[in-house]
Amino acid sequence: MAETRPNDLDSYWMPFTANRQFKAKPRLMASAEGMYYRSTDGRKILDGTAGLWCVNAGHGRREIADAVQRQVLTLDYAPAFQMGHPAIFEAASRIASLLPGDLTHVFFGNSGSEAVETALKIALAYHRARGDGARTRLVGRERGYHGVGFGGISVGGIAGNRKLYAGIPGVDHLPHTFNLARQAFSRGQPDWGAELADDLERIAALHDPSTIAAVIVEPMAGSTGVLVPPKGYLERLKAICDKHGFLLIFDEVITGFGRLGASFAAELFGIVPDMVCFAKGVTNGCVPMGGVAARKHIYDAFMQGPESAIEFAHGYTYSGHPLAAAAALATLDIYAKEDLFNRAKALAPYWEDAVHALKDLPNVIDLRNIGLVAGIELAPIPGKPGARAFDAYVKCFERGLLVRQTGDILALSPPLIVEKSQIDDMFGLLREVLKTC
Ligand code: PXG
Repeated sequence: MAETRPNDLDSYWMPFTANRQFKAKPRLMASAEGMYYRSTDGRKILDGTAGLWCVNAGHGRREIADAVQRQVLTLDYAPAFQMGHPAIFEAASRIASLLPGDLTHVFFGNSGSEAVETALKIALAYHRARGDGARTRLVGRERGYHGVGFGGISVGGIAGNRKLYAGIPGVDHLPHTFNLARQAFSRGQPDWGAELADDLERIAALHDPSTIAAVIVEPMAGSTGVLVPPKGYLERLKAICDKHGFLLIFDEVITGFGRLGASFAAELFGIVPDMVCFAKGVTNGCVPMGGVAARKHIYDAFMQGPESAIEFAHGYTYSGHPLAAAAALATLDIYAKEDLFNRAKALAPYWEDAVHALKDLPNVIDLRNIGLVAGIELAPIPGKPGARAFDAYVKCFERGLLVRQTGDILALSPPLIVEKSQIDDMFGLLREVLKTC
């Protein structure tokens, strides 16, 4: 028999975490309700990040818990292949109804990473199904985050996530859209930068447009530290894609479900991409779920050949899991009943003012915002990149505020139920902390 191991912090190899640093000084959450976490040492912590951009309706929602509990006792699991259960069909059509245009067909996985792998595979298979199989190249963007699968890191543009792995061949990257000199302290979408989309024409000319299958971008780049799309940029990207027959994929894992003050960024910007990846907020973060919504013509392209043949050889044991379906339906009910996407939209100007009020602080070199998202960029300490923001992150946590830190950027994205007084609390505390960083 294996030796009994003590219940210490050692066995759990933590994701995207400085394991040794964490285990020397752990931050453990014990419970959560509404806008607040409670840590195991009994402190109340204001959730400035909706968990990891996912708990859009706030924590501990009874309606979701009840729906999931009922589901597990009614139908805990149904085989995902060649079989179904009613709730997931309803979830698919409810999600489609939140999307603009004919984004009417929804394929499910369990995470944003799986959503991205799925979308990239659909893109390649779609062109092949139409007899256009020379379109094999994919275009991502510098600083993009599309999860951690091999497809996602290949089209993604965060060096630390990519450098150890060769990735998939045939990928190019658009330039990222951030320019401190031209955009610093923009309120909402920066005025400068639409022309950066034209780099897609360069990539198209380099390889010949007939070789490019799809372009994937986050409408607002989240993980890299909140890069808001310049005015007109996404529209230009869409026009170039249409001109050359490239599929445009919006990775809305963060921007979906109200984060920007609309159901999806596609809705907000009035752009119907060919596919939309979603995850996170679809279940309010409480049961893993992700997926891809595809336009009708994409689905239709697959629906050919013998009727008994599987049209798309892809899927997961837990695609459309009953518990995720139940959680999604209950979550979507809350979003509708509490009109949370419009609530976010109504709060956005107040949020914007609160963010930009930090402008006078000494080491703040940029403030960015859109919807209920903020990015605070700090001047790096010479020779110690990331240290200033990490210091701020730890101090915020110790004083009762959860923010996200990446490099020298802090990101905030509270649950959409946030009250104005809590926005005041967040930025009041941040002001105090940033004075010391
Ligand atoms: N696409 C986008 C745009 C994301 O933001 C993923 C895909 C991958 O999702 P999964 O469910 O596989 O993790 C994400 C995830 C952060 C942070 O701190 C962001 C994410 C995940 C964890 C932390 O900004 N985004």
